[in-house]
Amino acid sequence: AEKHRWWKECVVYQIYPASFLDTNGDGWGDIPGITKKLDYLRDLGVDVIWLSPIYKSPKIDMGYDISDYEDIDPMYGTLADVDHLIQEMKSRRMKLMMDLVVNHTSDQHTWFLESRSSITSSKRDWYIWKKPKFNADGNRQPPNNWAQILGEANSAWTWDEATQEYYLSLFTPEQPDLNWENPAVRLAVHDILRFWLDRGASGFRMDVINLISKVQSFPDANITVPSHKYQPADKYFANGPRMHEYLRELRKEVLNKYDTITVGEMPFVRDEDEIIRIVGTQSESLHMIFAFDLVDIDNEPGNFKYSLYPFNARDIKKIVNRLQRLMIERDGWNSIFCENHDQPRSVTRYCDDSDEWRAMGAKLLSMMQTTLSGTLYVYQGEELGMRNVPLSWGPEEYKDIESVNLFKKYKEMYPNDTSKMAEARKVLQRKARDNARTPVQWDSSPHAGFTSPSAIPWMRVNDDYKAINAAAQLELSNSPKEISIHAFWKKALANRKEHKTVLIYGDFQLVDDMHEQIFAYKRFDTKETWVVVLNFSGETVEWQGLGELKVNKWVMGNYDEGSLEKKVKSRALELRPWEGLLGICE
Ligand code: TEU
Ligand code: CA
Repeated sequence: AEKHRWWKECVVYQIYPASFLDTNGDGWGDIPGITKKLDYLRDLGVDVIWLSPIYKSPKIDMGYDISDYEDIDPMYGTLADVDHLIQEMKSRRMKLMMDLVVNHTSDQHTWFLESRSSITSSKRDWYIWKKPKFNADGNRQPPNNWAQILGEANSAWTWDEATQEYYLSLFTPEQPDLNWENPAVRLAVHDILRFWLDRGASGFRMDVINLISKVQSFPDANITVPSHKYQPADKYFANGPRMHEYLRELRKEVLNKYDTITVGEMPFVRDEDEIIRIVGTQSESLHMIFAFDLVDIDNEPGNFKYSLYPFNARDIKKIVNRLQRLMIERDGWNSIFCENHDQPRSVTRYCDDSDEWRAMGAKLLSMMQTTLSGTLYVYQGEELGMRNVPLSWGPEEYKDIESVNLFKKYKEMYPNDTSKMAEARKVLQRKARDNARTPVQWDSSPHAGFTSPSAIPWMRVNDDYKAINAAAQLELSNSPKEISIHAFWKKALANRKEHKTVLIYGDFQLVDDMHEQIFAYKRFDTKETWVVVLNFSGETVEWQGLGELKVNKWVMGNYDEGSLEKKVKSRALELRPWEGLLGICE
């Protein structure tokens, strides 16, 4: 893992375009809005932008349902706007990473329109079509019992009346799965990659890329959710038999001819060998993956997402340690992230987002992420400590198809049961993808400066924007005593780069690994040793876990910097709620 590469060292910032910045007053963020904020991002320390989909799309799943991979959705702008963005990024030495969503297309893509037009269409085999089954009563059934991912009460198969067959649509009926077994599909995908690389993009975040190969016998899944008719079937559609072949083909045919960064989004991966087969140096596959362990931490066993499963600092340690060690020992590479457009806000989830502790928690998470080995991904608004939507928001404020489906399911299952509806609201306020999708809070003007005052934002702005916004934090950044979350991130990112041999490429080891509240670890190489001490609790903790380590100097802390001096050298450390410290050892 020691080979230095730019894609290991860069800071990637994810932009969710609809919610970033609107420049024409239609209530939707757009590409010119991104160009406008490049200096803000460069100043923060961002090298690469991962742009969530901006392609033509009916937006049933907010652009993860693409109807034209080589054109831009008019809501976001034009190809000329993208060319301009890339040019402006290049002049700032920044790179662009596109979102590649090729497990499925939109049902409005011409490929699918052709495919569904008749059983004999030349593109029929571009998607996964199957004949119906019939049960004993002669009722038509889908070919197997697989459940949809974004609406788990439903079948993953969608009936096509015209041609009397089902097609596979793992996410929603409007997102038919491509048939990667067909070589023509793979060639078409290669063309998409070339199109964007030739236009100046520097790589891809590959959406659910481990779903592209399915077990071709399409067997029924075991019944794991007895209350449901349809069952989770990732065993048969994730990490399938030909996945490695397809990924290596992408590398060989396209990626190796360019200097790229690639990250595969891979839900349902738990096997370590499986991970190393992809990200190991020898693999000739992807540079890294997004593993879901840390963001699945509060899912009930069985991975039921809309649950509030309790966890503590020990669980966080166990997960981080496992992946850090795995990559170091087996020569792979990590990606580091706590947020993205599918997850609630990290300060709400892992810390305490109350007015009293929000800033501490956000800085604590920044300190953790900037001192771990791997490529770092920051999600828009994370650098401001943005938090989840308030509990007072009703179902009408939730725009995500998955949230809409969940509310619908509750309404169907428990009609007129207000306590059940309150339960749905509570779990969505904690876990819904919408939490990450509220507009970025730029300043304290109407709509947080996201769009013009008279416009209606596509999604409601979080009510807390007067207190939590970029402008206020940029003003604060000059105060030496209490720096803003934004200023803290900037400083932590700069520190990471300055000490990259140890903080990015160095070894990792837990310190006092059994402690219930403190997550402490050292980062070291042959020349230096650093120690990170994070109090993942809302209590003051007397901690004596340094053991043999002698701290020479505490260089960063998330409480006021003045207090660092006092910490020096004492054996027992007093860590205040959510306090984090970074020190260099003798
Ligand atoms: O997500 C795939 C995925 O499996 C999860 O992140 C999923 O969103 C989550 O489990 C649902 O609760 C990717 C995209 O990031 C997501 O936005 C898309 O909806 C999905 O693929 C389909 O393209
Ligand atoms: Ca706009």
